[in-house]
Amino acid sequence: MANTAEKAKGAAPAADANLPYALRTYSPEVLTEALRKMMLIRKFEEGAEDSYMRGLIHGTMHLSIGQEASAVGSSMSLTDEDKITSNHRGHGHCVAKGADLGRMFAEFFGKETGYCRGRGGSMHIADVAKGNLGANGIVGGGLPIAVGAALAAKRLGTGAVTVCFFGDGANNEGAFHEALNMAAVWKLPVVFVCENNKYGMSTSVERSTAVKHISERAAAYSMPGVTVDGNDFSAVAEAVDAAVARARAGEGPSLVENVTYRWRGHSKSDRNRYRTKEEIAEWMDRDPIKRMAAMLVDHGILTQEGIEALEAGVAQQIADAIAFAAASPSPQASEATRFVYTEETAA
Ligand SMILES: Cc1ncc(C[n+]2csc(CCOP(=O)(O)OP(=O)(O)O)c2C)c(N)n1
Ligand SMILES: [Mg+2]
Repeated sequence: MANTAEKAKGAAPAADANLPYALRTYSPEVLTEALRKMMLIRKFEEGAEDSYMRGLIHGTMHLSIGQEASAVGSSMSLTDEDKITSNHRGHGHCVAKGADLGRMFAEFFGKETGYCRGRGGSMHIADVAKGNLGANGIVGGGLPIAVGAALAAKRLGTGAVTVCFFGDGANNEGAFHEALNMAAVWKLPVVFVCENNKYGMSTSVERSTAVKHISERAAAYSMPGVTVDGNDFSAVAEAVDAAVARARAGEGPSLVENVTYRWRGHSKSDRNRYRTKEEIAEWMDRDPIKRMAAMLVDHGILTQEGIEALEAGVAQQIADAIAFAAASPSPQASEATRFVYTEETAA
């Protein structure tokens, strides 16, 4: 397992302690792929937003534009055997874990080729083959599931690690505290990744959370806790890689807090009355994709033309995924109640 995880990093370039962690650790190919994945998440979200405006998607959805470094940076040492649990803002986690984009769009469009045959929508996508145990519409709902998956991995000796993504809002739920305690007591291979995007719906972290840094809560459960700039790919990867290595070595859970920001409203109905235009603009200046691209250009890993080629490839991939979903069949009305609770294998 450790070998497979090491392989995911590619051949490390010559060590230079002054370089950011990502440049010291990953090969140019792995870094380029990480940037491409972040671009893919951004384009995916923009494609979803556009499709929603066109009336192709019903219900609501929660976009993670601005949070791409957290999703991709937290997945760098994970293999398909490793698990993730996600939350309602989970498209980026899904894409980072290797989901099929056509099946994701098909799910949003309510099509038979979607991950839940169009019955679930944005907040119910799971991709077990890739180790994604699912999005979750219940705030904090993924935390106990992650602990269960980590307990199973420990009991079965699979060597798999679970990364549990959740928001700042979830850290005030009872499930958060119960999950961290149980994971610590049983030294389970799980990494709790809190995406602190400063708000739970319209409530700021300052108004809802007694501690300054959510990572401080790790101390109550005797596990390491660290807060990093969640818009800095390298900082996220450094913190989560270390936590994954610790989990894989049997040393137990960790809590990593990625401080980030969602550029869009909480969901499609949000009118953004609780944040100022200036605050949003300030965070847009800290664009994680631009920062990653600049780092790779500055260190001679990519050229501007190389970045443009990546963008063009990503745009094509999203257009193809949307076209696949649009051309897919809708479920038969007579079958609306089938496949709702579980996947049927035979008619
Ligand atoms: C148990 C529960 N309580 C309340 C809600 C309504 N709700 C949906 S998302 C959300 C805010 C979650 O905030 P956070 O965890 O910070 O995630 P973010 O939306 O900021 O990514 C709330 C309160 C819910 N879905 N589940
Ligand atoms: Mg939040």
